Amino acid sequence: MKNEDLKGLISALLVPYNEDGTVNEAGLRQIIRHNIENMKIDGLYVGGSSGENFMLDTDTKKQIFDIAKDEVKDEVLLIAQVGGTNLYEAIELGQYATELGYNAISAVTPFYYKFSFEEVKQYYFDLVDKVDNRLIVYSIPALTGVEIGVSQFMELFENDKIIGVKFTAADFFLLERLRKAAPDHLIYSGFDEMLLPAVINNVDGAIGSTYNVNGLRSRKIMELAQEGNIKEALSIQNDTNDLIEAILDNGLYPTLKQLLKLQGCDKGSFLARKPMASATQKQINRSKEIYDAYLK
Ligand code: NGF
Repeated sequence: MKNEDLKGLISALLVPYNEDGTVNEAGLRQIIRHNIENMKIDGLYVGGSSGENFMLDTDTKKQIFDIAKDEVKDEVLLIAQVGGTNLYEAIELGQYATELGYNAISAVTPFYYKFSFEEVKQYYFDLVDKVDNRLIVYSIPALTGVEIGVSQFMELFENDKIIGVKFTAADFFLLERLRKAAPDHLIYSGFDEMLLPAVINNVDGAIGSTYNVNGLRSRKIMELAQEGNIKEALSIQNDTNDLIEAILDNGLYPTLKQLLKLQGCDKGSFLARKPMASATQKQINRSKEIYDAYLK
């Protein structure tokens, strides 16, 4: 298998914002260090939905790529999510992240306009044509409405620079079929609450938001499943899903940011980028209960 260097447990990086929508750089650096030192992750996925990326202007996206690379250096692998609905911005960001030294780029399927598969394919081919890096397709049909089937993935993989997919869907028949059809391409699990069944289907890694706060337990699930100890892995996935269910019930990103604060990332504001709402006092109080119950 090629691209072994991109395998592993990867946090989709959370980004804390100030009241005026600017990036809280000190807080972001703390979150990165926390991921590396305490969560022991193998890499960071920068510019995903967890970074509230689709509400940002191009300069702010570049600033976050800069900060992450400056803080990480070469300690863990870095993947830059550059996609959206603007191909030209994706190319600019892809070139930018590649010059900074990012190990790979990733791009969400273009959304909103209900593009045909031919248009989606052309978007990826145009992007890799202009960016000298490896690309991981970001498939998340629940948010984009874009479904890609096995034969369509295989068409994308005909381009040598398209090396894998971040598979954020609950369709395990599709995952199993894709794994069999594309044994040499990278497949990452995208839903943290389904990590165990994804690992049983031989994914190469996982990219997710909750690894920012629950990385150690999640790695245990991966390792136990890879060793064939499914019973023990399921028991840890059950505990993990108690945590994830509580986080989702209380609001995903505000709660994750509060949990990061409780884990010691405490510099500056941990607000959301508007129009996303920041944590209310009720959510803050509930986050403390979640921390005490599942993470202490
Ligand atoms: O947050 C979402 C939206 N999905 C993430 C991840 O697949 C994508 C997942 O970790 C991501 O983090 C990114 O693009 O930055 C979930 O947050 C987690 O499984 C809880 O449902 O669906």
